[in-house]
Order: sequence, then structure tokens, then C-alpha cells
Amino acid sequence: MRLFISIPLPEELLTHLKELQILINDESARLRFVNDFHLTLKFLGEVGNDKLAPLKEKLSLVSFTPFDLQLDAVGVFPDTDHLRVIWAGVTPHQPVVELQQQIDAALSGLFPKDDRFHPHITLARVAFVKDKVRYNDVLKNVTVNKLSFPVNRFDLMESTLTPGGPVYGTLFSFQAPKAL
Ligand code: 2AM
Repeated sequence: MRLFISIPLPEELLTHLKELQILINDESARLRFVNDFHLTLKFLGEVGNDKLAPLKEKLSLVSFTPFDLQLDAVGVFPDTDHLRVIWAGVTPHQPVVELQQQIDAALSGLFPKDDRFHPHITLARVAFVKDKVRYNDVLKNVTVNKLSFPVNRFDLMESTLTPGGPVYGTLFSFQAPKAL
């Protein structure tokens, strides 16, 4: 099975992320919009059934303090000259990066470490760009509502590839201990 680990997002945020998808849409680029938003912490790829129990056990040992994130400006991967992924940012980076590093450390020996982690919420993947200057301008003019949301859980997700695009399902949730 194809697995990844991500932070689920609250309903109020999803509404605004859908609005952002409308704002980033322009005839200067052909986009493939995602219809299931999440903040990916680690992509695990194809994982054999035999690895599932140790994976779950190691993830259950990850302990983190709940934190708040704020939605931030729209950005692109890899850069404005090569537009492949359009995403919404989050701030601050530090608590998400720390959680990602804890997960990486917990899974060392089972999965390779991620050296480059940049927290983001993918809005769309770019099929092709007709006018790069114009499209970068469109992106620059998108105003993001800097909504705050709590992070107190991460999920082990399964991605099933279908002709209509990937379908995601939650296998297990890992809850942060309740704040005192
Ligand atoms: P992203 O959209 O947040 O960038 C499930 O496939 C998720 O894993 C995707 O949403 C993607 O996160 C992330 N991912 C990271 N590396 C990937 C890869 N090599 N192939 C597919 N998905 C990957």
C-alpha cells in the first residue's frame, strides 16, 4: 500500500482553501486541483503489509505538544521559473518542522530521512503554463486569509491511485496529549 503521514485540516480552513483554488485559477495556466487538502509530513511510498505494525508502533511513540498554525501566502515548487506545484504556506515553520523531524527520527531504519522539508498545503499541480509572467502575477495578487488552526493530531494515510486521481483514506490517527 502507498502511504504518507499528514496533518488533517479543519473544515473552516478547507472552505478558504477552495476559495484560494478559484483565485489561483487563470487562463494563463492549466492546473489540476487537489480535492483533498492536507499538510504532508512524510511521504512513505509503497509499504509492505509486514511493515505496518512496526510503523504504527513507532509513530505511537511520537509525543508532541499541540500547537497553532496560521495560513500564509501562496507559494510554488520548485520556483517561479518552473511552476509545478501551487501551495498555501503555513507559519510558523518551527513546530511543524520539529514534528516532522521527530517522525523522521522515529522511523529511522524503516524509511529514509527527508532532508528538505518545507511545510505546505498543495492547492494544485501545474499541467502546463501558457504565460509564465502573467501567471506569476496572478499568484502574487492572491490574498490569503491568515486563518489560525490547531494541530493536535497527525494521521497515517493511504493513497489509492485511481484514473480520477488519488483517493486518500485515514488508516490511523495519532493524537497529541491534551495540553494542561
Ligand atoms: P503534497 O501534495 O503535500 O506535496 C500523497 O501522495 C502526498 O504525499 C501528496 O499529497 C504529496 O504531498 C506527498 N508526496 C511527497 N512526495 C511524493 C512523491 N514522490 N509521490 C507522491 N506523493 C508525494
